[in-house]
Amino acid sequence: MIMAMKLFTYPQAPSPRRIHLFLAEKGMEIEQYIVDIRAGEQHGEGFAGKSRQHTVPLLELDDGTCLGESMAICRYLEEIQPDPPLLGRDARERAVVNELDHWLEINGLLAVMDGFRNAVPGLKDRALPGPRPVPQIPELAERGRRCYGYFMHDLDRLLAGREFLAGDYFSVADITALVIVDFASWGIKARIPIELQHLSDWHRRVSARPTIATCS
Ligand SMILES: N[C@@H](CCC(=O)N[C@@H](CS)C(=O)NCC(=O)O)C(=O)O
Repeated sequence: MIMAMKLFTYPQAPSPRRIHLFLAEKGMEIEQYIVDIRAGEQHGEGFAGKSRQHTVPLLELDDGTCLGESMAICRYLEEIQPDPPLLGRDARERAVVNELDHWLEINGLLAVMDGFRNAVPGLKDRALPGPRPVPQIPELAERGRRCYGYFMHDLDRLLAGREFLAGDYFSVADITALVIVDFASWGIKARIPIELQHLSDWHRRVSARPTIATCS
């Protein structure tokens, strides 16, 4: 189904990838506009006026409303196309998925972001996304790498005896976690340790989903 909205994106970057995978699972297509964040287009006049933080993804609705946070975009898409449900099927599941996703962002995504953005020479003074310069702090890169190690162990424990993060159903939490694990493997060269069998099995299972394999 093609929807009349505009998705501003840079598909190679982790946060936009969350939306591309979400759309693929929903079987939805949205007109896309590439914002080349490596070339600094997020700060250009056309885009910066739409985005508070100068970041992608950004979804512009027909009435001009701009949504610049990945989870807000996912919530909107789930409302307009409930099937298949990716945010949980009832009140309890929605709360569980919301809690998981928040935990993944704070403990996983932020750790990898710190490890990556505080270490890569090309991101000097761009340690945080946004309109203002933020200097890199090497100690934060080190802390991010260490915290990501803890995170992988916690994720492995959570996945013991479960097919998916929230239990027996695939949800946006699996998308967020997959994006984090794949980002870590190239961004901070942190691979899943061999002894974390539950996490390795889940990663293989989720990566093999047809929607994900064709979208990656
Ligand atoms: N809060 C946003 C954060 C998005 C974000 O950090 N996007 C990155 C790409 S993964 C970006 O646009 N960076 C631009 C920059 O570094 O200047 C969300 O979760 O959607």
